Amino acid sequence: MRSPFHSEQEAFRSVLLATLALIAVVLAAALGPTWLAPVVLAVVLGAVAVRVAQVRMRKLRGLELPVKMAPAHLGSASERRVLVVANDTLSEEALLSELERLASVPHTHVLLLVPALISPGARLTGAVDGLLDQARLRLKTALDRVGHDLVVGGGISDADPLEAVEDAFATFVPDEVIVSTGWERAANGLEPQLAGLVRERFAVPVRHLVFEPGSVTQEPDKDTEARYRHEFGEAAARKFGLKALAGAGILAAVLLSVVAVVQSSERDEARAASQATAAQTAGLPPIAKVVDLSVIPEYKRGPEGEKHDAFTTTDFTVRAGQPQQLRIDNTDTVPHSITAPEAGIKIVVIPGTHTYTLLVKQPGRFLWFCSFVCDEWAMQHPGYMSGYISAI
Ligand SMILES: [Cu+2]
Repeated sequence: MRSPFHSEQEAFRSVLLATLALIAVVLAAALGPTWLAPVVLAVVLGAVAVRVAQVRMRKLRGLELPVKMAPAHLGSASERRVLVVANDTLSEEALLSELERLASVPHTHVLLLVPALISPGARLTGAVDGLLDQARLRLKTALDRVGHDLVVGGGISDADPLEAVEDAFATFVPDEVIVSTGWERAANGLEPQLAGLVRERFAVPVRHLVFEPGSVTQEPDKDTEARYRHEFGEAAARKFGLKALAGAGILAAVLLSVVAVVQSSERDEARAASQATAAQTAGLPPIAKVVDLSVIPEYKRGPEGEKHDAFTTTDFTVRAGQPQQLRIDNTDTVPHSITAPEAGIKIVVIPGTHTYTLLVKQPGRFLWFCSFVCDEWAMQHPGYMSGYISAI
């Protein structure tokens, strides 16, 4: 395979750019939101596509000539191999006489190549058999007429005419090419600029023979060849431009759908997560908005038979991070407290009915007690002046 780079410098620059692009994509994937990586990748691919398209357009317009291939001579030094490319002009008397003349030159081998001229439309619908048969018939008629079986060979090709010529260069290795066409582009004929294209690609003499019905052979002058080339280049560039546009449209559509899919899957994840949270919350026991309780001196009898001061409720269940209102009626004449050092809670419960806020930030089960010196035994026994706060 031929290297696609024209110089070492260009190759180095391409590798550098590819590395930078890769880094950009990786960074986008690692640091950015999910949709960023495909977008960056698309921008990179788009830039590459635009560059490739530019180069291709220049080539099609003939502004950037490809490196010519110079096939090695095959056979002995005196041997001459001539590739003749023709299709619609094959029935022309002048071309047939030219073939006869070539075949009569000693040490000359002639390959008559007949590209089948299959249009993209015919290729698409598969209607190629008729065109192949037509090419085969034209070739057979010409060979029958020329009749030098040993020196004149023939072949048809279903490939694009230029590709067919390239194939012939690989197999037949001609020293000279003759391209035979009409003066102008014809619906069922070889395009006149084929000669110019072959000339651009191969470092061998290329003769362009133009035949018109009944007239003698002519070779177009340079200006005419240049006009063929220009017309072909513009047409090819237009066709390529349309294809590139269609490609860009498809790429954009694919990109948009990728971004849409990524975004919708992100939305789904977010929805699933919020649903999970809701489900979790729903699974928890309901918690009253306000919990009512009292502090009553000598409220509850202890195991030893004595009555002790106590909170009427000593176990509280709250949601971690959510404030819980406690309406406490302290019937005593002195303050008490709900103190839980581990949970960072210290609520001083003053006499009378007041509302307090209990906020535990972390989930857990925390022991609380009254930190005022009141009923010393009750302060040390949960269910009296002590208890637990469960934060869930
Ligand atoms: Cu107390």
